[in-house]
Amino acid sequence: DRVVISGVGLWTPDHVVTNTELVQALNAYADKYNLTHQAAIEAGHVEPVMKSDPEFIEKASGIKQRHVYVKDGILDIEHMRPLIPERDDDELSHQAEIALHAARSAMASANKKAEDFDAVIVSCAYTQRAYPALAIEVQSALGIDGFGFDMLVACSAATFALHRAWEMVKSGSARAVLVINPELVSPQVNYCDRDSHFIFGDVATAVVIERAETASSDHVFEILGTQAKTLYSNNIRSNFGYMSRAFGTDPFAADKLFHQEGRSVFKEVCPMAAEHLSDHLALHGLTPTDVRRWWLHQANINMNQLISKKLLGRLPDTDEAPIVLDRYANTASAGSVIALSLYHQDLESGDIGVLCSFGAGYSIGSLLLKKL
Ligand code: CO8
Repeated sequence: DRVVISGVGLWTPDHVVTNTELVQALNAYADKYNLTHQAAIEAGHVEPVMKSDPEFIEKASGIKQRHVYVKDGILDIEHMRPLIPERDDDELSHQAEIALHAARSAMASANKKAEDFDAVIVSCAYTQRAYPALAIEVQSALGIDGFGFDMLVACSAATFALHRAWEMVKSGSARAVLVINPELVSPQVNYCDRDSHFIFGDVATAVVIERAETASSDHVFEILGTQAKTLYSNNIRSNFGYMSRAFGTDPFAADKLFHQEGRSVFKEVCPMAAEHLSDHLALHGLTPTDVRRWWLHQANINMNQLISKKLLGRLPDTDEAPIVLDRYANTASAGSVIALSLYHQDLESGDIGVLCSFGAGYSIGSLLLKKL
């Protein structure tokens, strides 16, 4: 009754936005806004828009660029948001479309067809609508006979969904589960805010979970165990939601977009994540030095280095703990799955790997994997 990851899929949007491009747009927006509101700013009634700096961004985060689903509008100071055409109800939705790209890539890597699956989970930081579930739309587009549902756990949406898939396969309620993370986050980024305008990029990832006996791909990882931890915090928050209509407030105000106390997140989450990981390994009689590869959440290079240092007593090399956030930025829950997708082919039988997310909620989720 061993349960495995037998396929991983990654879809990367074609469009790239560099730090320099983002900063040029924000700084031009700031000049215009601050000039327009000069009197009110001088009188202390309006806060000026602060300017950004590409050197700060790379040093503070390790991010050099991000991929985005639609680039139009993001760098236009009249818009400062992606301009994505709304689709009719009878068309494939945008988020389902990117989910399908990753799903098909994961299915191909696992040598699986639609008829091999019983369930689809779409799990990510935001779903573009409340219902019908994106997972059911994706299930229908793929022709999977079974059931699907959506999950939201912000940064830990991917790992927590993999936990659920593991339980479903282990209990026999599904033969195989497709877990998809269509992280279409650019519409929630405040491109006018220097503290957060650089943090996020769009991507979609997918993972196939099944029993070891049915797995036929070249790279199969047994899930030895899963662990999760949540602790309520307001330090990373978005108030976007259906209640805005009843509140009668601006549904697109800054508090309705991603915002955070980055310093506090950094200070509070790093020790939690390190402790969580060493405890998880200890449950299996393992220590951090037994781990061949760390597929860590990709929010900030300094966070990953601090967590790794706490675990290993030294900085890991990129072979041990690959970094993808330089190219992809923070992709909410998908970051650790991108790392898994790009850096697993070289592992040998018996090698131990750890997949781990940490962030908003706070939430931490981990899976201990062994290459078969
Ligand atoms: N350019 C120039 N200066 C800047 C900029 C900028 N772009 N941004 C901030 N500054 C200034 C600040 O105003 C501050 O100035 P002062 O000292 O005068 O107040 C100074 O630089 C230092 O700022 P910080 O202390 O904020 O700088 P840090 O070194 O802490 O770096 C980071 C900021 C990069 C945000 C860092 O704190 C960090 O990465 N923290 C952890 C954040 C994190 O991991 N968050 C999790 C994100 S949530 C998630 O992963 C998923 C959520 C759901 C998805 C949402 C999708 C939209």
